[in-house]
Amino acid sequence: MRYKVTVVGAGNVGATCAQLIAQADVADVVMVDVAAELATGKALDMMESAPVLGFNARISGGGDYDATAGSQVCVVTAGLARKPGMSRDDLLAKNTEIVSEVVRQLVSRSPETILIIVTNPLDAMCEVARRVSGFPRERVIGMAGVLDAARMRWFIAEKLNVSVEDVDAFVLGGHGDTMVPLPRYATVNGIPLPQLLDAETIDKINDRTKNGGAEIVNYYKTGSAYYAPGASSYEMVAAILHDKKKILPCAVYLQGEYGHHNLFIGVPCTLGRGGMEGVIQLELSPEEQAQLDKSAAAVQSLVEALPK
Ligand code: A3D
Repeated sequence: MRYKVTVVGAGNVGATCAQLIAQADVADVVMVDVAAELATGKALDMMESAPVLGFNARISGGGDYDATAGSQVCVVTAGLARKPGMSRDDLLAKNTEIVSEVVRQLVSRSPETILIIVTNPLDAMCEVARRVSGFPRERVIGMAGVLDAARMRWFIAEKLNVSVEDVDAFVLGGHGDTMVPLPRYATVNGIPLPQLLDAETIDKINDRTKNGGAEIVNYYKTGSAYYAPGASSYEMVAAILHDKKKILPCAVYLQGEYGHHNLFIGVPCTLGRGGMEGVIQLELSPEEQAQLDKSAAAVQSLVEALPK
């Protein structure tokens, strides 16, 4: 029996993630979307790529949550993008409504599932999912840090003209312009980044990382990034289902780690079959800690603005 993964939202991020999960034969995938036919059509299109790509996983799609029953992992990408004239608070209220309903539907059919939240504003939507599901923190995890770190890793690899495989980096904090890239903990095949690039170049990479989402939106105009977000969500699913114990930066409900309580913030954690299996506590400089605290304050104010 293959694992079953549900992806809610068969839009750009959801469909990209679904295809990667199936293509790697990690699990069968059920896509659910309010636009049911979109999900059905995309699933069929993906299945028709299977003979060419040579994968055996099954992908289905539609609007019925019954097909999601017994999923080991559910990825939530359902949501609206901010439209012109829509305030951040309007978006927060609308996506809270969507994520609440989606999570209610999912957990009633898969009470043991692990939730990976992707919908923005990310850290606040993780809190919504935690409240609605009543799940322990091990089973509500936000995707953001893997993406932010991937962007940073690519910028470093491009600058040094080295393999992306050799570059590791961490980005902590909330998923927004207060995120905290940690160049001190970035390495290239074990070599600390500050030994390879000067401070000014590193600063530019940090800034580009923080603005990575906006850089893509400026090109796309009508949508946001999805190849890298889809790939990052896939990596988290694979780490969990393959019980890799992989250390990845994810939004986690902190309970004292890094000096923060009862708040989702991006920190390095171990992902395995139990979901979020442990938070890795890095030693931060006073300046890094101050940046993280500022980022946490931004997340806190979003959580306080959540509709009651
Ligand atoms: P998009 O291509 O618009 O897909 C969203 C899908 O959600 C659409 O197909 C909608 O029909 C569907 N949907 C809306 N409401 C519901 C509902 N109630 N139930 C089921 N499906 C519904 O957007 P996208 O795929 O580009 O982005 C999806 C979400 O991910 C957005 O909130 C983005 O902001 C967010 N996102 C987050 C990151 C992070 O790094 C955290 C990165 C990229 C995108």
